[in-house]
Amino acid sequence: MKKVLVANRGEIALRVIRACREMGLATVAVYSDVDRAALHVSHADEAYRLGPGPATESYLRGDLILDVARRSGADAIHPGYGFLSENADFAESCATAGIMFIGPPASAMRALGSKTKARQAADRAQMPRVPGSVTGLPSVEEAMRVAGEIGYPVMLKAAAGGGGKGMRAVASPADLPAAFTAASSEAERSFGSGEVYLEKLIVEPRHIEIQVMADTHGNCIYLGERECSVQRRHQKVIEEAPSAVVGDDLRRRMGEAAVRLALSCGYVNAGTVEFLVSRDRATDEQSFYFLEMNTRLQVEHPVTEMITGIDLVRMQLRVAMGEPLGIRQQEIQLRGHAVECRIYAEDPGNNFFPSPGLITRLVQPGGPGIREDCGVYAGWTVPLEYDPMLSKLVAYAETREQAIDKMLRALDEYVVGGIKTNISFFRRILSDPDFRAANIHTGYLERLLAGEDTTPVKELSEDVVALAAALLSGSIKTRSTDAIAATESRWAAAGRREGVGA
Ligand code: MV4
Repeated sequence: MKKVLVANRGEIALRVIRACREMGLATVAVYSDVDRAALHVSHADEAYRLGPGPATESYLRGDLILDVARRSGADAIHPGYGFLSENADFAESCATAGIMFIGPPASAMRALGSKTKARQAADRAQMPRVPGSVTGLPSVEEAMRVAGEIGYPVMLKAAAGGGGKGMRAVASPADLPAAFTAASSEAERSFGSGEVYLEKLIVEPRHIEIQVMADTHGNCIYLGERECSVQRRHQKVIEEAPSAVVGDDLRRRMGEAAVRLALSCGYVNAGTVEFLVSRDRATDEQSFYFLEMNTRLQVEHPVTEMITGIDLVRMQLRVAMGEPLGIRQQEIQLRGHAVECRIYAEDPGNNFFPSPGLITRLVQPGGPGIREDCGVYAGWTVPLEYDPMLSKLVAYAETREQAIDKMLRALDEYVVGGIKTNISFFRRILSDPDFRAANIHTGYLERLLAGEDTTPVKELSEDVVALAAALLSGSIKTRSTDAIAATESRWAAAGRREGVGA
C-alpha cells in the first residue's frame, strides 16, 4: 500500500490523513464544490473534485470516488465514518477494482448490516441479546403473538434501520397494531425495507459499546468499552471511556462476546459492538444485551485511543496491509479516563438548529491531557450540506472527575466566533450532579433538557414504564420535537450521516 484515498471530509478526513503521513503513505483527498477550501484538502498530497455540494452528488458517489482512485493511482481507500463507510456494494466495487477497502469485507458488512441478520449472528455466537424476534415480523398477528410471549413494553425496530431510526416503544397490546403499521411504513420510506422486528423494551438502559479490531490472520481483540448513554434524539453528545459502571468481569464478558461475534462473521479491521446494559433493580445484578454491530471506525474512537495508548487508524492501515495486530489481548491495558464532546455548529438556544456560516474567530483549547480533532479554521464557512460537527474535544486524566474538570476548563478556553455552537450545552451537562455522579442512562439527557429529575427511578411503577415507553417512542412531544424533526429531515435529506448515530 503506497497511496490512500480518504473518501470523507471534515475532522475524520484529517485524522486519517495524519495517520497516513506518519506512516509514509501518500494521501489523496476528495472534495465537493463547497469543500474546495476545506482543511482536509490542504493537508493531503493531492486533491480531486468530486462534484457539487450535496452528498448524493459527491461523497456518496462511489463511482466518482473509484474514478479518482484510478486517476490518482491510489491503491487503498479509507471511508472514514458515515457516507460510504458501511456500504457493502462500495466495499465490493473497491475489491473488484483491485483497490484495498480499509474496513471489513463486504460479506461481513452484509452479515451485520441487517439488524435481524445481526441478531441471528449473535445467537450463533451465543451472545446475550435483547429477548424478541430475530426475523422480520410477517404480520400484525405475529407481532401480537411475539409481544405477548415476551411481555410489554416492547420496542418495534426496523431491520434495515439502526441508530434508533424507526424505533417505536409500545406500552400495551392495544397500541401494537397501529404502531406496527406505522413502523413498517416508516421503515419502507426511510430504508427501502419495511421489515420490522420487536424486542423486549429495556427501560433506561445504558448504551455501552465495545471496540474490536481483527486482522487477516484470524486474530481479534477488544479494546475496552465506551459509555455512550448521553444522547439527544439518538445523536451521541458526550462519550467516555471507560464506563463508570463496567467492572473488569463485565468488561471481559462483553469483550469476549464481541470478539466471538466478529470472528463468527469473518470480520476484519475496526468494528464496534453495541450493547444495552441494565441493572436488575431486585437483584442489583448487571445484564448486557447485544444490540447491533457498527462495521466502521466510529466518531468516538479517540476516547478508546486515549485510555489504551493505541492509534486505531494506524492499526486499521496496518491490518489493511496484511500485517498481524502485533498485540495480544492480555497486553491491552486501560489507564485513566477520557471524555469526548462533539462540538457542533448548532444553537442550543434555538432548538439546536444548525448554525452554518463563516467562522470569524477560532481560539482552540490546549494544555496537558487535551486533544482536539478539529476539521475547521477561522475563515472557513461551515456549509449547510453536511453534518454540522466542527470538532471533537477530548479530555484525558487519571480519574473521571479530573477528566470532567479538565474538559470544563478546556470548554472555557474554546472561542468560536461568527456562528453558534453547543459549547455552553456541555458546561450544563458536565456540571450536573447526576452526570458527575455517573447516574446516566439513555433517557438522562432528554430529562435534563425537559428540566425533569434525572435520577434513575428506584423501582418501576406502571406509569413510569409507560412514560419511558412513550418518551422512547417519541409519542410524547417534548418542547422542541416538531422543530427538531423539521431540522432532522432537512439534514437527513442533505445526506447527514454518522456522527448522529446512537
Ligand atoms: C433499545 C432500547 C431499549 N430497549 N432497545 C437506540 C439506537 C439503537 N442503537 C438502539 N437503541 C435502543 N434500543 C430495546 N429493546 C434503548 C435504545 C437506546 C435509546 C432509546 C431511546 C432513546 C435514546 C436511546 C439511546 C441509546 C439506546
